Amino acid sequence: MLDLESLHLLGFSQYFSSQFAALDESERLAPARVVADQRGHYTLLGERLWHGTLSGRLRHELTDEQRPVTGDWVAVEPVDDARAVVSATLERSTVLRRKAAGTTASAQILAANVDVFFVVTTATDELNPRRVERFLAAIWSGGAQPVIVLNKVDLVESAAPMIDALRAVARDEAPVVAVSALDGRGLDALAPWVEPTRTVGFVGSSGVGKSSLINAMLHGHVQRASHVADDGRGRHTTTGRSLHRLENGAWLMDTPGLREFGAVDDEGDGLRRVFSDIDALANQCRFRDCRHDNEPGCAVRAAVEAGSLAEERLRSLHKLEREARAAAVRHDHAAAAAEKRKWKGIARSLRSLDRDKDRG
Ligand SMILES: Nc1nc2c(ncn2[C@@H]2O[C@H](COP(=O)(O)OP(=O)(O)O)[C@@H](O)[C@H]2O)c(=O)[nH]1
Ligand SMILES: [Mg+2]
Ligand SMILES: [Zn+2]
Repeated sequence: MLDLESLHLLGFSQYFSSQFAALDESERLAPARVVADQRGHYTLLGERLWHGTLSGRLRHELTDEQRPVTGDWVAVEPVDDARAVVSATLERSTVLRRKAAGTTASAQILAANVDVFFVVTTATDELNPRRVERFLAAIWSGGAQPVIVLNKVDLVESAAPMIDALRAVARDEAPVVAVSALDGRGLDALAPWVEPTRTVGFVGSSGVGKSSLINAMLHGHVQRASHVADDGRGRHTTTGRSLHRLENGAWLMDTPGLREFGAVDDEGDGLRRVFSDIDALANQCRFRDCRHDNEPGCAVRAAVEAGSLAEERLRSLHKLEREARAAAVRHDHAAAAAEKRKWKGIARSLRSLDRDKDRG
């Protein structure tokens, strides 16, 4: 199938190849990319297309977050022409992480090694700026680059008001591109991001047209396609997260079922980047840890009063910060509980070890 040079073209960059070369016994292994993941059954594309599962050791050693997901580069040990065992994972260049809802300690990794995310919205839906902010924050926090794609512009008389509203959220930080997957307009403007060696992910609510955009690109609007994960009829349908290879060497990744991110992960720089206008103003607040509530000498509140900053934006920042803090507390509680269980388990096995010794 693919020689190493082609793998390189498909994103197996220096970053991954040097990690691969440093693995023990790398000469027995082959690099491969996870192009689909069905609950631990991986479709792996390397020199061949393999189906594989994790080695016993990895199954034990990897945390939930470390388990391979679509987009990951891994090292496999081929079993035969069609099957392989995943025996090592390579460190990710980017992640799309969702703070798990509820009380589990670990976040959910939705995608790995995606360079650019197209955040898809439609011209017919009402804009929800909070939602776009969440997507942007999560994408930046994970190290990827967002592009806002306004789809279905064929359905409206003028997309200009919607484009303006999106630009107000994205400001200079993320581009906004208006397109129609139906008649193909605007798709050329996406070409600069759909480049050889790059991986482009699609996020957005169900029905916004992610699959349609991918199909439009796979069928010639951007480049002719070569499918690696499809339904066998040459048309991509949404079943799970999967990667599709364009002939030019770019990858497209659908991420179905991703409506919301829940709480934003505050560990990265995402929130600061989304609210970089407020961040810049905050440098002039009297107190360095100003929360821009009622503190004296607050430059952010002053900007709201002067009308140069929309109050809604400040409210939005406060809301997302509160959510991030609440999620962090949940995370700490869950981590503490997990730690406690672990020590209970260790104490129990020590006790039984003692008993065995007494008996022996
Ligand atoms: N009019 C119009 N309809 C579109 C466009 N893109 C997608 N659709 C339609 O929107 C519906 C949902 O599209 P789909 O690609 O399945 O959305 P997904 O859930 O985000 O993958 C389908 O009926 C598509 O035909 C577009 O640009 N214009
Ligand atoms: Mg879909
Ligand atoms: Zn302030």
